Amino acid sequence: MKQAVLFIVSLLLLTTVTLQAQRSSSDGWTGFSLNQLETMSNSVFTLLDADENGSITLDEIDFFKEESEEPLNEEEIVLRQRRLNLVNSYFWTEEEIDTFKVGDTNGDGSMNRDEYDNLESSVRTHVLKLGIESLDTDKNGSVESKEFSAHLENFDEWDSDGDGTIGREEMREISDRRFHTDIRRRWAAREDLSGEARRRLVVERERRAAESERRATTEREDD
Ligand SMILES: [Ca+2]
Ligand SMILES: [Ca+2]
Ligand SMILES: [Ca+2]
Repeated sequence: MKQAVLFIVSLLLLTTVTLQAQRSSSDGWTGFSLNQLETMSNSVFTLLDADENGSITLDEIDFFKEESEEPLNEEEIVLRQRRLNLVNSYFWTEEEIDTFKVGDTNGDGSMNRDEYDNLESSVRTHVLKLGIESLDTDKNGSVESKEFSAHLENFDEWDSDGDGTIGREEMREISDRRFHTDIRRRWAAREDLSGEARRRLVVERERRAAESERRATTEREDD
């Protein structure tokens, strides 16, 4: 499935970025305390809670749905890209999905032209819904900050030597995707982009997007 492949590719890219960021700031680094991790997780939450009402809802993370006609400026593109990366690693689920069933939105057992054209978006929405459900422990339909940071309850388990921080070795043992997303967000926030750097980033992302679009087209033609 293309979505899944895209996700894995972006996760790999981001993991590399995280590791590089860790390496470059290695001097005197002792690890992440629970406090620091909470701050990072909160900053991810804030970035995704677009209307700042204290909970994340589907419409805030499914922003492909309402493709605006208005062209985005560079700042908006960068922000959108950051949010997209965070959404992909926070809300994506590995659950098996019956693509046909999800795509058949009127449930008549076949896929019409409209349903086919919207298949990608239907699947994406469905996956994000599952992601919200998996975090929404009080089942009120949205993810509040406490639910969002629930993974940090594993801190004591992660801190296997019990020194109160998650060190490099301990980080390698943690498979929780949300933990790594929090860390990555810290890196993204530190890199305060402005002027030329931002422009270059945008150009590079556009280039990569065009490249992956080209690859997807080639794959389709090969089919
Ligand atoms: Ca909200
Ligand atoms: Ca909730
Ligand atoms: Ca530790």
